[in-house]
Amino acid sequence: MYWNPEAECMPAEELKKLQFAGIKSLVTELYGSNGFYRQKMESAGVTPDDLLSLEDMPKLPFMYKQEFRDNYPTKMFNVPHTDIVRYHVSSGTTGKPTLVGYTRGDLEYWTDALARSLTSIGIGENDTLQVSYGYGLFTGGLGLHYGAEKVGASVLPASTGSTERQLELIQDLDVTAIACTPSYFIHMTEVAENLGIDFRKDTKLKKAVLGAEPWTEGMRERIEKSTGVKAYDIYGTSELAGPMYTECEERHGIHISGDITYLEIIDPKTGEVLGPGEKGELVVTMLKKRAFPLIRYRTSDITSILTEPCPCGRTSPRIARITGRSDDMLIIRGINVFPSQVEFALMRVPEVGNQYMIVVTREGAMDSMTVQVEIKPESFSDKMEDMLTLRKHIEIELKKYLNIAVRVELKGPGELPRFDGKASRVVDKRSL
Ligand code: DLL
Repeated sequence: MYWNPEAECMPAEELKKLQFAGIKSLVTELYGSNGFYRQKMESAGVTPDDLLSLEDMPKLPFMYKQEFRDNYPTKMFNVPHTDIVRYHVSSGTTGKPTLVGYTRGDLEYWTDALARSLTSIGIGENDTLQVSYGYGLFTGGLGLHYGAEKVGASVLPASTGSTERQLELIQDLDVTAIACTPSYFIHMTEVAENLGIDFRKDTKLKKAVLGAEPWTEGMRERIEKSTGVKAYDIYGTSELAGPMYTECEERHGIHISGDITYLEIIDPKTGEVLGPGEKGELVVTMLKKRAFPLIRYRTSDITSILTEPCPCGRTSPRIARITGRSDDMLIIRGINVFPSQVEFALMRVPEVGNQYMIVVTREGAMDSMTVQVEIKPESFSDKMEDMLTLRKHIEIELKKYLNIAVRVELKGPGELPRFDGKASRVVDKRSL
């Protein structure tokens, strides 16, 4: 077991001191030696001497993903090329890809953070973990791989695709845990069902570490009910390192190791720092990152910092499930809609399957949103009237949570696209 109670259960005041000392020394170093960061601080009219406590963090300028693109490939790096031991390239949830580099130390703290996270969900040397995130330029595969090796799990680097083969391996090697995107796990469960594989009876799979894209509690309940596998949320971005932080066994918020990360939640419009429990954009400062340091990096991810202590005993801050990215938000006839709200509403309708797509069009001056949903085979009826009633019912449920009228199209099983990596469920034809 890989568990660091000294760091993970540190009293709040002590943690704040450690964070402030780390940030102050990082900022001082960068101001002295790095043109990029110095220029940013000068433009914001701030010097390291202005930092007297964590309360002064808002004086520091934000960092944006666009800066990675503008400084592509390595202009923002803070170490010589000889110190870089690995690169990853972000697929880019939106926009162009970005390059990230790692020193040996960066890989160590990343692996360490993941090892702690896996330990917190009880994955260790008794487990066989199938890593079904993409290996290669994406951080998911290799990130989970080294974290899992560190806790002594037997790692199966399956990567994505060849779903039938993946299911065979799960059975043949008595795989106990899997890591992949929630959409890929759902796809796997469908293929398993078609092949007559029952996760409960025919496999030893107990845990799934799912993330890299938004998913809802409703989806978690469905996954668990249909497979008996316990699903845990994992979060990270390639700019931070990759996948890093998970829920613990309590599954109430994602623990963010405070000794390597400082969190703020801001109002995405004004940049103002919000209080504990308030929902806004996650801003991250990494305390140990060397290849290219992150100070007040705007992730675009929407969440809040949870305030109540976690029964697991870890004092590290926790964030609520990410509901989406500020740049994923759709504005439909002036109303803000996150794709995760659509999933939330759909999962409440028992007749609806697990696959859906959102299509946005503009007809004349009017935005129009159509939600295509696959219906469970047992919920199909030959009677037109039943199907119209079901469609109406789904439209009413969506309207209830989205506050806008949405058109629903019912689809048969297998009609909508499946994904083996991050799902792409929104087609916004207004921008085509
Ligand atoms: O997706 C790293 C990762 C790999 C995380 C495997 C978890 C598991 P990027 O490709 O840079 O890195 O994409 C990062 O994905 O800013 C979020 O918008 C989204 N995201 C990641 N995890 C979650 C999650 C990896 N658990 C972007 N819930 C982030 C919601 C997530 N969104």
